[in-house]
Amino acid sequence: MIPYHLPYKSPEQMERASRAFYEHISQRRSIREFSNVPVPAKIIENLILSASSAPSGANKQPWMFCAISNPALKSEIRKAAEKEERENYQGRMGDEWLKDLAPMGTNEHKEFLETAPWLIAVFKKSYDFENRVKRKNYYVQESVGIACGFLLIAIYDAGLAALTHTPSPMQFLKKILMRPENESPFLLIPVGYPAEGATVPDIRRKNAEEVIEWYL
Ligand code: IYR
Repeated sequence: MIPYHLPYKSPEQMERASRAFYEHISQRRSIREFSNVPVPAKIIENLILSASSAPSGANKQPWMFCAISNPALKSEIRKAAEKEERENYQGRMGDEWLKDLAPMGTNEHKEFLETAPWLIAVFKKSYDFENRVKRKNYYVQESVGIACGFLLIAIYDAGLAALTHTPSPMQFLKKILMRPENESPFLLIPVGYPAEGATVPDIRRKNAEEVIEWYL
C-alpha cells in the first residue's frame, strides 16, 4: 500500500465543481456525421490512456483498444458493418425496436466508418495469457463498460465527437483486425471532428426525479 492524497474541496467548492462538470458533460452528444480532418495519433493515445485508467476487477484491465486510421481497413469494416446492419434494419430488429430508433434517424448506411479519421475498436478480454498460461479476468463486462465511459468523456473533453456504435453481430471486427482468441469485440467508436453542419436528434434527458430515488 502507498499513500494517496485527494486535494481537499469544501462543500461549496464541490457544489460549484459538480455543477460545472454537469453543465459540461450534459452538452455531450452522439455524433453520426464526421469531418475527415485528421486528428494526430498522440491525441488518440492520450484518450485511450485516460480510458485505460478506469477501475477494473482485480485491476486486470481486461481491455484492448485498436486505433484504426488505415483507410483500407476502415472500408473493410464499413462494408462488413453495413452487411450486418442491412439485415438488422430489414427484419432482425423487429417493429418495436425500429419504432424506438426512428427519432434517431439511423439506418444501415454507416458512412462515418470511413469518414471519421479514427475508429477505436474496443475489445474485452474474458481471460488473459501470462507466459502462455491462461489467467482469469473478473467483472469483464462492467470493467470494459466503465473504461468506455471514461473514453467517451475524454474524447468529448478534448473537443472531439464520437459515436457509441454497436454493429451487431460484431465478430467481423475480430477477423478483420486479426485479434487473438481471448478478445471479443465490445464497441466500435468513430472519433473525429463533427462534420460542418452536423445535426443531432432533439432528445430529452430524464430529470432528477425520474432517475434518483433518495433513501434519507
Ligand atoms: N446498431 C444499429 C442499430 C442501433 C441500435 C440502437 I439500441 C441504437 O441506439 C442506435 C442504433 C445501428 O448502429 O444503426
